[in-house]
Amino acid sequence: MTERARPGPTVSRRQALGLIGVGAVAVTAGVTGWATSGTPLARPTGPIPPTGESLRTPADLTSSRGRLAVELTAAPGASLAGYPATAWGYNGSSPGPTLRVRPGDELAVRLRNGLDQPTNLHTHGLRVSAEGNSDNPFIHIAPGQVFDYRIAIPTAHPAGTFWYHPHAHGHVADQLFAGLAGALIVDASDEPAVSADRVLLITDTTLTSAGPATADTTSRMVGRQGELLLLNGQHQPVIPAATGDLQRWRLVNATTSRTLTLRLDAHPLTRIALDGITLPVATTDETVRLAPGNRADVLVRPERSGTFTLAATTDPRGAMGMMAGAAVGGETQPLAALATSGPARTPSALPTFPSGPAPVTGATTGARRLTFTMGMGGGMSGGMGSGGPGMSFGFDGRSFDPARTDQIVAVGAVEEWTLTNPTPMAHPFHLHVWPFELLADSAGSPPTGTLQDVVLVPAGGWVRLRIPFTALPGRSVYHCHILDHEDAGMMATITVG
Ligand SMILES: [Cu+2]
Repeated sequence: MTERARPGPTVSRRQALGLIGVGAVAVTAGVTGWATSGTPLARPTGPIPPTGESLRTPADLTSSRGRLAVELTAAPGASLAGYPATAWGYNGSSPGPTLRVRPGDELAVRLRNGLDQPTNLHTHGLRVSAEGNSDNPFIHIAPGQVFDYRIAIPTAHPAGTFWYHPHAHGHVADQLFAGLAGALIVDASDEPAVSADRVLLITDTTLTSAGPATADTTSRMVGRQGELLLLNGQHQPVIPAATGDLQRWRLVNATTSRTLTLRLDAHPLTRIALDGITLPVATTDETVRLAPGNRADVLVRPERSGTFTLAATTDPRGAMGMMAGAAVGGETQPLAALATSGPARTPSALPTFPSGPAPVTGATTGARRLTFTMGMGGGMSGGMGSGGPGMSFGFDGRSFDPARTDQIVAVGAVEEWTLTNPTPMAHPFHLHVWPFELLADSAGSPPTGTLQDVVLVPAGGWVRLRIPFTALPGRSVYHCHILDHEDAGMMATITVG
């Protein structure tokens, strides 16, 4: 069942047909529109209107008596943003169902691969074993095959917002962009009640009548970006609220490449958790910034009736010397609208949420330095990634090789890692299984004092992390969470044991 990961394939006939589909839409959609109820989406010509739909909530699948056993089928045939059945989903929906477990539970997922390419399952942010049939990124499930995951959630696992998505090297960006992602919540029994507890999973995509659009070489180099920015698979849905509400929004940045800064018109955002770890002290700010893979839990407390835009600004990126004109991002787009009703009310009181595990303090047992590398193909061993002709992505001059072990760490170690990024793009760094604390960075940020699992490493800059490897021996990966970069080789292996 376990096979060696392979570099991604070149453009297949099916993908080439997908590209042809773009042209077909351009020609036909203006004439016929989409044969569905709801708002037709005549892409790629003209602006896409908001659907005006109420926010949909993915189905909850909740554990009982210590176990959540689910079957997930990853397959084409899901709808996104009113496009009929052109996306890929889990059990026919994108996002997939929300998996809800508790500390100490067993999560049993029978994953069926209904795609024409390998897939697998990563439980992003969970502090669980990376071995065997747990959160093992080296498993590849062939088309038509079934795999049984058994993931033991430790009894001391923090309660919070996590998510799941495919992690089959070479296919990750394609599969996420097509719609394969879902929320994974670890519930606690001692959290304050809220008026509404919402999963808000953000993706972006470009769809055609032939399915998800494919990305060209330039898009893969800077990280692809979809024309549609979606919330729970919907284009600019409406989030209902009453004045006086206390709503908890579990924001998940599940886009393939975008670092997003979110702002809710006339409402500050009170952040209570980052990356599934509840903060010791909530912070209230005008904006929340999420790199790809990051989550934030925020409290929203509407006081008066009205309609307020939740907008997302995408960090500019690209601007690579050899790719003049390839820079993308910088735009602000509406993501949703908050529609409140009721008489003006004083805001509800801020409850206290039990804080998550604190980072370790004291001396570290070791230090290492890692460097993001992007370069012309000849400069790196391990062959060229699929980032494009002549471009290679990796760490320390090497592209991903699942057979090579790049870092060996003793279980029990607490290490300081300095990640240096001499490239002209910011890269979001993600380490599986072992969350870390940001101690310092080239921008002069103070230590965060909290654990997280994705950190943005600025272009031409560095970050310093403290990583406790105090539990969960095993072999896993770290990588750039611009998933096109990961697929192109900006990933490496780590063994803790
Ligand atoms: Cu990157």
